Amino acid sequence: MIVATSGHIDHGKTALVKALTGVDTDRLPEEKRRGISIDLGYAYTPAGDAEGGPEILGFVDVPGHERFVRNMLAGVTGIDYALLVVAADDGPMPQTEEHLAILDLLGIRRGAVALTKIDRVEPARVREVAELMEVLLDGTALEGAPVFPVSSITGEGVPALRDHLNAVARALGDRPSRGHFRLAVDRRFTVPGAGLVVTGTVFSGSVAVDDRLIVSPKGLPVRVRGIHAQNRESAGGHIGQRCALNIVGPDLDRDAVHRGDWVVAEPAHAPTARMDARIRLLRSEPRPLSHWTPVHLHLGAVDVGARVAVLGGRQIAPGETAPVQLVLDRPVGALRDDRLILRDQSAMRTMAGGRVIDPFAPARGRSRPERLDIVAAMEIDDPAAALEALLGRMPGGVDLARFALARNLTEAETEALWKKAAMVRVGRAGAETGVSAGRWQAMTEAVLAALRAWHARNRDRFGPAENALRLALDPPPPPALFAELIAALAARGTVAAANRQVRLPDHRAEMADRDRKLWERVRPVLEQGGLQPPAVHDMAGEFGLDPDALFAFLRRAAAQGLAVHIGRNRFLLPHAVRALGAIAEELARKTEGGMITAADFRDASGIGRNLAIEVLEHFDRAGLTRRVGDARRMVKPAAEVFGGQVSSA
Ligand SMILES: Nc1nc2c(ncn2[C@@H]2O[C@H](COP(=O)(O)OP(=O)(O)OP(=O)(O)O)[C@@H](O)[C@H]2O)c(=O)[nH]1
Ligand SMILES: [Mg+2]
Repeated sequence: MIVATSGHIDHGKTALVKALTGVDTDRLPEEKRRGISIDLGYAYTPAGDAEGGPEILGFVDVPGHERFVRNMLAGVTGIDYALLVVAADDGPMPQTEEHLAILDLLGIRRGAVALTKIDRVEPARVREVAELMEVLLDGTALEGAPVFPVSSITGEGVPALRDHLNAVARALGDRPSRGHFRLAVDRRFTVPGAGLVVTGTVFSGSVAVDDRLIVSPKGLPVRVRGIHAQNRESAGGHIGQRCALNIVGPDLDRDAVHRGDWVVAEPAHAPTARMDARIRLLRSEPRPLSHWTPVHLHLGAVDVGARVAVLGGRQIAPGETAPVQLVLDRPVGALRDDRLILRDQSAMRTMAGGRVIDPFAPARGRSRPERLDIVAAMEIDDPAAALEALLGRMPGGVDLARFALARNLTEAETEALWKKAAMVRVGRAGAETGVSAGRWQAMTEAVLAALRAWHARNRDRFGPAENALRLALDPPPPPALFAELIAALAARGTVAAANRQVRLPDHRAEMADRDRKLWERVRPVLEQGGLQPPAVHDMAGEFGLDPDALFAFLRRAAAQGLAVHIGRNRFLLPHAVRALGAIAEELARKTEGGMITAADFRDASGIGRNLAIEVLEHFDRAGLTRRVGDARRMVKPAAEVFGGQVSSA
């Protein structure tokens, strides 16, 4: 368990930590000289014997001076237990209240009041201050917290407080590790012979020696060479502990890591400079918080400049809670439910605080009603309920990888979630979109109805182009989702798709008698020509036909899916196009970086240079390849683009 002190300057925080642990956490010469704490101090003590060895209590001692609230904040996000220190002689003072407000905004529910310096006052004064504190705590997250009168000088009351902390630590126990590992760095130093050590609070997950991690947001890869958990050498560390990690990595010099950085498991490395959050403005604020107010954002151990965009309104009144978008001066690491504090631009006072809802918020349309609906769904704590709400509100589907990342869910944690949800998952592994089962069904029915209508109007044609079919739906699904739908329906035989055209499986284009007769003559010529059949005007000469008339006929045949129009003057049979697609695929497998050049494709296929270029351009249009400079890259499997089994007869 990690305990942080808090409270006004000189009220005895450091003395109390020393009375509890024997450790003087004021290490800096300046702290000694001025007799105040400036930066965070750390101390550890065994919490009596629990099963499996003594639990270790970790203390973070924070400075009370109003100028160092920034340091205080780096120490208290992510702690388990708050020890609010108030001196019996002074009673509550400005930073007693500010620190309490911060603990409340951070949602820290476990804690106690340590009423110090009781050796200096009469018992009546102790009772008076205890009552004042109870009133102050009323309505905060720490409402009803016990009060422990102590003297760090005489030692009175210290054993009772220690027993209480031990009991809480035992009751809290080891929390189950969940999520990917995240540690908020609040200190770094070098150890001769070992190298760089970073320390901080573990926010989620667990870590083991030899783990490969990322320093975020910079993105530096590191390996864990050694771990101290709660100040003891350990093979691993987990949530609820302070850890010191000895890390090594290729780009790791002393200045590579700072307070405010994170050390995280690779999947949790996702820097962001724009996040939606719910904040509460302190009741004590003199004015409403208006749109685009500049602030200091404190999250994890970071302090970064930001602007507050008020969502769905112009301002937030004191004491009110509202959704906002925070637009940061630079990217930081942040995930959903991370607690945050906003202080004013000159860092003089705490204004508001809350928690992250969407760490990857969009810039555009952030206040639109549809978007606010989505934000409300993201705010739902239970992942299954949130996913269900999002599926109902996002017609284009839910980006599942992003959903899992935002909530810091591991693969093991999402597996059950995905299975339980009433949704269809489409797309490749790792980049899946979730679509509600109801919407998927509705889209399927709409596609079939649109196809029936289309075929009724166009009996002599193969079927609509995929995009035309998409646009016929109301509302048109996003292209990527629609392509997935058609691919899924084609795989099940519900529709037939080829060359980016779609038809019902039992639909056969009807040809006029004259066309049919001509096709019986043209088809064998195309067949014989294989991958390189004669150009239209050559065929026209052979048949003694007007080239324009033959061209128009071949266009009709192409509309029925019998032939494919390649280039200006050439038509191929669909299976020839498929064969060329397979050749391109094979070529890409063999060449460096999967790149295909026109010359290589010409050599591999044996077709002429001009036709090779026309075929590749057709591939680009069909979405099989994408041009990159002078070469091309495969975008999709050929079978997916040109259809596997669709017959052209
Ligand atoms: N008589 C008496 N003096 C105390 C007690 N606790 C602390 N002091 C004295 O109060 C002064 C301030 O104590 P610190 O522990 O440094 O106070 P702090 O809250 O850590 O101060 P900052 O870290 O600067 O905010 C020191 O001179 C202590 O010796 C106590 O219980 N009784
Ligand atoms: Mg101190």
